[in-house]
Amino acid sequence: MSSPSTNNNYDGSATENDSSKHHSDAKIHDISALTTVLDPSTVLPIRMTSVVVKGYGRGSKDLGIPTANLDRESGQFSTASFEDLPTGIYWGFCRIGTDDHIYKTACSIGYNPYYGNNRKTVEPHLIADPNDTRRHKSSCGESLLGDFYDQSIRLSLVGYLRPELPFEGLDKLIEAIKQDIVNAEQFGDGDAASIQLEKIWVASDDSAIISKTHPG
Ligand code: RBF
Ligand code: MG
Repeated sequence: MSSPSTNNNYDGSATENDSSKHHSDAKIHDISALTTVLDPSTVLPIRMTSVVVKGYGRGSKDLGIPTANLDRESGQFSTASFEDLPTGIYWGFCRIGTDDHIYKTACSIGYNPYYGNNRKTVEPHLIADPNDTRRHKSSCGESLLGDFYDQSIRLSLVGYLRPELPFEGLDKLIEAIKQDIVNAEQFGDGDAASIQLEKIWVASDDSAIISKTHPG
């Protein structure tokens, strides 16, 4: 697992992202202002419950990789707040509505610097099982599962993959996301106790909010 880069400072300051230095300066000048101040490793796993809302509508159209955007207002998060969700790309598990299927997911949190959004979004791509007919027959297996609008969603992000990046072209962005999906699928097959625990939470109806009270 790669460790988060230098944009995450505990003192609240934000510094430039090392990995973005490889990309065109023209597009990265204001990225530091958008990146998170929390180190993802201090808040993982990140649990969230919410409702699926319409996003910018580019996932399916531009990328062929749809995402289920989480509503911020009705969302509950294991971090102290929505603002505290560290931006970046993660892998984990997801469940929709009353369906008991648990999907592996590759999830983006942030401002989609390729597009320069001014709103922070949480958008998991749900990965169908290899034998699912809705799964694309490519090496990556990105899946077209439908839009899930207005359905409830439960998500646990178990691991951090990389920072969000302002890729120089759509093909580069798509290539990176497909690699994230491959990675999410592999990490999701792990049998560590922490992974099992998150699958159990996703399958449950338990709250995402970690209770601050303790017995006694
Ligand atoms: N957008 C970016 O601008 N840069 C990224 O590095 C990036 N990585 C992503 C990784 C994954 C796994 C997913 C699902 C999305 C990512 N996105 C990224 C967001 C993407 O631009 C967005 O899903 C579409 O624009 C649809 O809203
Ligand atoms: Mg979307």
